[in-house]
Order: sequence, then C-alpha cells, then structure tokens
Amino acid sequence: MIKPFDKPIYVTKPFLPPLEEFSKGLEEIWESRWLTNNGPIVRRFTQELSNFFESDNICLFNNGTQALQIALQGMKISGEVITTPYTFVATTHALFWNKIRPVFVDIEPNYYTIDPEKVEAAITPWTTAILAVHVYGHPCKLNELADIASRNNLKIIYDAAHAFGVNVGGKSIAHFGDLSMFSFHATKLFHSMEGGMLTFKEAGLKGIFNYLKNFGFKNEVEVVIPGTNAKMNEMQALMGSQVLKYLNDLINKRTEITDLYRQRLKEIPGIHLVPPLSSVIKYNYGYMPIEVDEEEFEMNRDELYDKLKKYNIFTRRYFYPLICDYACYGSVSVRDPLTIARRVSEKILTLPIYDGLELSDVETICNVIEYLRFGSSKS
Ligand code: T4K
Repeated sequence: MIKPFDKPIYVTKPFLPPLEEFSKGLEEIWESRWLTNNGPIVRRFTQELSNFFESDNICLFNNGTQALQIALQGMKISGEVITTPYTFVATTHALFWNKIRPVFVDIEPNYYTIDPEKVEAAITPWTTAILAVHVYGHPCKLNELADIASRNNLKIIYDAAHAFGVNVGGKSIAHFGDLSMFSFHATKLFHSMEGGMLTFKEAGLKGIFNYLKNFGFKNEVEVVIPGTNAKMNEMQALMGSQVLKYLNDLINKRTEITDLYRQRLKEIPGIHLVPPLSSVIKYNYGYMPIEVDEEEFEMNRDELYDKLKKYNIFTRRYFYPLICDYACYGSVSVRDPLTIARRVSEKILTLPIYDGLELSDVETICNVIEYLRFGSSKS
C-alpha cells in the first residue's frame, strides 16, 4: 500500500507571481485609485498581449464565457452553428445565450477535436458558422476546417480557452479562423484570476466588442448597442501582466511533468496516452489527459477516479458528460451518433499538472496508478 498524500493534490493549482512583485503592482492601483473601466493597467496589459500575439485585433474581457457570447453577438452569428459536444459547458452556453441552435458532431479519436468530415456532413442552409474547440490546447484540424468554411461561406470561431501559448508552423494559434477566444481563468496555464480575450481577423470588430462589453456606451450621452458589462478590471490585468512574464517557465515545467507522466504511464496496460503531436505544433502542456481502458486496466475510469481520491489525488473527468447529455440541452436533437465522443468521455481522466507539482509527486501518482493496476506485487 502506498501512503496517501498528506495534502490534496488537485488537477491544477494556479501559478502566482512572487507576493512582493504583486504588492508592488498593487501600490500602483492604490496610488491611482483606478479599479476598472479601461484603466491604465488594462491598457498596458492589452498592449503586452498585442505584442505577444503580434496583432492589434485583440479585446479583453472579465472572463472567457462572456467574451465568447459577445463574439457571437458582435459577429451576428445566427441560425445553426456546428460544434463539438466534447468541451466545457460554456462553449455551448455561449450559443444558447445568442439563441443559436447548436448542432453537435463527433470528434476525432486522437486529439479529441471536432471531426471535419462530420462538420461537412452536418451543414444545412441555416448553418452560419463552425464553433470548434482546441480541446486541451490540441489544435483542431485547421486546414480542413478552413477549406470547409471557405467552400460553404461559413465563419470559423475557435474556442481556444485551453490554447494560450500554442503555436502552429511558427504562428500563434490565435491567427487561425475568423476569431479565437482565450480563457484566463485561474485554472488555466496562463491566467488573470478570471479573464478572457478575443483575437480576430476583421479589425472592424474591435469597436463593436468594445461597445458590447461596456453597456454600448460610445460616449457619456450615446449608447449605440444594448451591451452588457464584461470588462476586465485592474486587479485581473495586473495578475495577467505578471503571469505573462513567467509563461515560458510555466510551459517548461509542465513539459517536464508531461514527459515523466508519459514515460511512466506508457508501460501500464489500459492507460492510453495522446499520440505525440505533429512537430509543427508548439504545445503548451495545459492538460494531461489519459484514457482508461476498462478491460486492460481491469478497472473502469470512474473506479480509478474514486480510488485515486483515497490517496488524496483529485483528478477530473474533463469532459464528461458530453454537453448534449446535460439536462439543460435535453431538447436539442442530435443526429450524429457521436460514437467517438461518447467513448472518449467514458474513458477520459485528466491528471494533475501545474508548475508547483514536484516531479517526485508525479512519480508517486504514477506509482499509485501502477499499484492499482498490478497490486502489491509490482510496487
Ligand atoms: N471554453 C472552454 C473549452 C473552457 O474549458 C472554459 C473554461 C470556457 C470556455 C470558459 O472560460 P471562463 O469563462 O471560465 O474563462 C474549471 C474552470 O472554472 C473553467 O474556467 C474551465 N474552462 C474548466 C475546464 O475548469 P471547474 O468547475 O472544473 O473548476 P474547479 O473550481 O473545480 O477547479 C478545478 C481545480 O482547480 C480545483 O479542484 C482546485 C483547483 N483550483 C481552482 C481554483 C478556481 C485552485 O487550486 N485554485 C482556484 O482558484 O471549472
């Protein structure tokens, strides 16, 4: 029997900059007494991200969900949108809040992103866009989706909530499709406590998004759109700006963790890893998904999930259940059998990964998984 961890090991733990650094930043806020409404730190952070993404077409928000809702509204997306059921609920909620009908289609089995062939088959005269997700930061099949969109005059919107720092062919993932949404939530590799960002092709959208996130105010006396309140505040921007400086360190640490997990877990029957990504992809190591095969592991995913808790290891079943199986989407008719998405969602488990996770902790987590498979004889 392996000794359980003394303290809970969660699926993630946010990185925090050194307290002295953050306090220094807080002094600036105390000095200015500017807390929100496009303050100096939000403006500075916007510029830093603009430099990072080499684009002026970016807009910051209080969270990723509102960013996506506003994106769909600002782009006037309507009717039906083809999307994936294998994601976090917020992806579909953003459609619902815009009165758009989600059309769920299957994913591909290796990286769990939307299957372009299924997208093409689901197009109807009411389809206006594809809402695809770079799930776990794995890039979608970008060329295939671009081709389908251009042949059918559809917009491509990427939910890139997990994909900050991912590059494809030397280009940021933000530069693919018509628009991408990034989440800066505390549980993400890169975060601003809460926060979100849109990057987009059409420069004209920036003004619309700025109106939509600030009640539609053009000036003190003119409201041009019935907007909402989705502004990032100064504290969020301060956190984001400071975390950005550590991004490479964070990715490097997660690379080491992933390498160790892969090396240890590949030997365990019934634990399946995501195949190596193409060499043109610079990955961010945001998540550590594994598939648990009940027959080979001699235990199903849920049993493993529960047993790991006894060792104080709190994994997550991102993403189970499928979105279309939540009661609130029960009335959405789904034509695609979603064979792969269903299979993956029954087997998936995301393991703890964050910069503060020691390699010795990763060893222990792997020892526990190995012990649960083989029993005492192997450990
Ligand atoms: N699209 C996709 C594909 C997304 O994954 C998300 C968000 C969105 C859109 C929407 O973006 P945002 O509006 O959130 O910006 C978490 C996050 O809340 C959510 O942002 C994220 N996806 C989703 C995948 O995961 P929960 O409900 O699983 O989080 P929670 O609170 O259970 O946290 C997970 C673990 O992290 C905890 O067990 C402990 C640790 N933790 C968490 C927080 C909040 C900490 O150590 N410190 C913390 O402050 O949804």
